[in-house]
Amino acid sequence: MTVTSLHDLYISDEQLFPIADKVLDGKRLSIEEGMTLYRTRDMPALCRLADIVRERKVGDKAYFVHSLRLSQTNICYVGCTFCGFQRRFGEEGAWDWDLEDVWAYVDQYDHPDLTEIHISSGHHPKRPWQYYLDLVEGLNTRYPGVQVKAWTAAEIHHFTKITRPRLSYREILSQLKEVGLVALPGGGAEIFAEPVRKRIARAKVRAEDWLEIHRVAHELGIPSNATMLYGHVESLEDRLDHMIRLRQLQDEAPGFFAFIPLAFQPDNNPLAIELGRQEFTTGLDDLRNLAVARLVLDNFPHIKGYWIMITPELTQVTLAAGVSDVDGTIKDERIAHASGAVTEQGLTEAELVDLIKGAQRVPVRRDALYNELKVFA
Ligand code: V47
Repeated sequence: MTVTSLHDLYISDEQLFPIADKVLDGKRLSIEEGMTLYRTRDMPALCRLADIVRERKVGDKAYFVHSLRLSQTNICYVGCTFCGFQRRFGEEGAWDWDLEDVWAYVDQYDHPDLTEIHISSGHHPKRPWQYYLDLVEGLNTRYPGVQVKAWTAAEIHHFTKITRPRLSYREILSQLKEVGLVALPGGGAEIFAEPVRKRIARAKVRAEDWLEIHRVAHELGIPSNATMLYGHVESLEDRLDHMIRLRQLQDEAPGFFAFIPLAFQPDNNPLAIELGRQEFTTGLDDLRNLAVARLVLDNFPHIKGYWIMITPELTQVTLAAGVSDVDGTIKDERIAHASGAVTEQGLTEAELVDLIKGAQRVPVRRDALYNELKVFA
């Protein structure tokens, strides 16, 4: 149903009237309006508003991809406090794969529908730059037709530090593109606001550099995603500040496909211990966050509901609150699961199609660049 007037929205919170007017007129929302959206108790109206924007962008379609997660190492010297994935050399549970190990790993999961290999991992202090180029090139040669989406801006920043003389972001990204990289994942963004970033990711890429790396990637024709880690010590203002910085970058150097809020997973990591936190984010906060993102990030094609962190059941609900992408089959996810994610290691295509159809949307199997491969009408 296409909503064209305020009357059709059944809004009970009067503070939403002027915002709804703007949404119906396709006008951009301010930080203050974002705060009103976060604070409203009128969840049905918030979700309907977000859904208007979703429908305008993609109609009834909801997207997924056949994706394999690859983390070639969990050795990391950065020490982000929210991370249960990182290990030091020699520590129990550490791994660090040579290229032969990487091929053997992908061989286990290779199948005709596999479309995307999504790589993110630790900041390994010793692997040389050539290893990463060989990894991308080798994947392209061995698995033709599979697209490599790799590494987060945090890792791209790390690569500049291991090269001598030190390569620029542009040089690193150009060389990766030359050997077959097609897109960057959106990780490592965490929360841009300085006090929180200092507290949870002190030694990681700075916010300005994260944004610069994505700007350069977009300029080079490498599209990307953007994430936001929420549900720990950040404020609602911090979340909006994060989104507004992304919106500004997308205006200046377009190239983001999707925004992906990542719900803090509260196990086996120093931050959870420090906070005495064992609870996951609430379903209501997850839903609200996605709906607000859909309304604020008016220049992002997609908002992604990441079922690995918020469950497939809630992800189905988010399809009525602005979400148009559910990521994908996701074989062997390790980062969220290291911090207590309780979801399955992967869903089948049939399960994803059912999930999307159950929300009365049309499932579309896509590739890493959002080309449509199959529409399940
Ligand atoms: O960068 C780490 C986050 C990210 C925790 O681009 C945590 O399509 C929650 O980047 N609780 C990696 N989050 C995942 C990622 C991603 C995920 C889905 C889709 C895409 C995409 C990218 O996971 C890390 C970090 O921000 N993370 N630990 C935790 N305890």
